[in-house]
Amino acid sequence: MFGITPSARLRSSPYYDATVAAGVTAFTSYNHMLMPTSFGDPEGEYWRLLNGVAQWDVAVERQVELTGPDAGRLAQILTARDLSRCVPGQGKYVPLCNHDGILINDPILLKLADDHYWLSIADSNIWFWAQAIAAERGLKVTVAEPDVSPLAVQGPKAEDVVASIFGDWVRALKYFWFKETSIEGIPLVLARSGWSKQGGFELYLRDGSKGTALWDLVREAGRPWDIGPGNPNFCERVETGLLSYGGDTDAHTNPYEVRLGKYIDLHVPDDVIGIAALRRIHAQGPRRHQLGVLLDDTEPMALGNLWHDIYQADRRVGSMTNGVWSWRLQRNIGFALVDAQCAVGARVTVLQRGLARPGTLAALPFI
Ligand code: THG
Repeated sequence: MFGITPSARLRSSPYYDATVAAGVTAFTSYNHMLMPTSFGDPEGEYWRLLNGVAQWDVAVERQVELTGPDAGRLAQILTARDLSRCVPGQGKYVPLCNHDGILINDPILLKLADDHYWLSIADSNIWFWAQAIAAERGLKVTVAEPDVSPLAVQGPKAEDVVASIFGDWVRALKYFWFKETSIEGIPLVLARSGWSKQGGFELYLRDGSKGTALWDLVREAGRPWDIGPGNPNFCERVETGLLSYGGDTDAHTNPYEVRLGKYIDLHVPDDVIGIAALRRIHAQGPRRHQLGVLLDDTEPMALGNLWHDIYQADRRVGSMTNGVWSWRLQRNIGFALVDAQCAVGARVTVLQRGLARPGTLAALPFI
């Protein structure tokens, strides 16, 4: 088709050479970096994630590092999730909002020490945001990007693979908790996390010159479990209801519309960005909500990541924000961002490039 031109503006991952050697066939751009999106066998990669173990280059989940005496204050100002009981070694999923309560990112926060945090971000620029807020509020904190590159190991066999490398202590690690460690001179942070519901870990490599070494080490250790290359899996994440910031959200989306209300603590201090707006939105009730949509057709169709209009009778009620053939459900499924009055079970029509696709609104997650 056509090539891509890496540059300082489109950074390669430390795992780039390793993923090319592993047969990567497609990339996307995310946080101004290249992320593998296929190794040429979508269905095989899906079943490997469900039944085995896969290793993913997710270095695009770049870190925003907060260091200094006010690092904790800044972290709490940036998110309306209560961090007062978060301790070193603990991670949390923390929606970030702007002053209007609009979702601007959904990172994993890692608290390394009382004065040291990472925000492992989705696809939007949080360095500028955090630097601006820190400066405007006169905080004693440095906002920077450390040399850190996550490698995910996902699937039901991931724990056996990771335990065979680091030891059985990893089996006791709780979800989103992490430990600083190293293997064969490769420094990393090992966390139980990852963008799938099949279980697994993320190895946050702390030395970008050792990407191939870490990739190869995991691949060799995973051989007994038939590990293979993969990437955040579109089908699995839609089936299990994982949100893609920027994919399933637009410039008007608040956390309550996309099932993140449980991560918003309305009692956080008044200086938290967006909290006044979030209290107001919560009191009024959001105008839209996120459901699933199950299409009637029983043949796979190319729905992709584009947004498609959803109609109930003759009225446009919202958008289908993603769509994929589900190998487990044997149906085309996706997320619907629709008017709050639309209920599970309602019949709808999705307009895909002029074609009317009938379907039914469903609860999320599908599986
Ligand atoms: N790993 C790392 N950084 C990331 C992601 C990741 N940054 C961007 C993006 N992914 C963040 N988005 C999510 C969204 C959901 C989850 C993880 C990252 C997730 N959610 C669970 C769920 O919804 O069931 C549990 C959340 C909870 O209850 O606390 O795992 O993948 N490093």
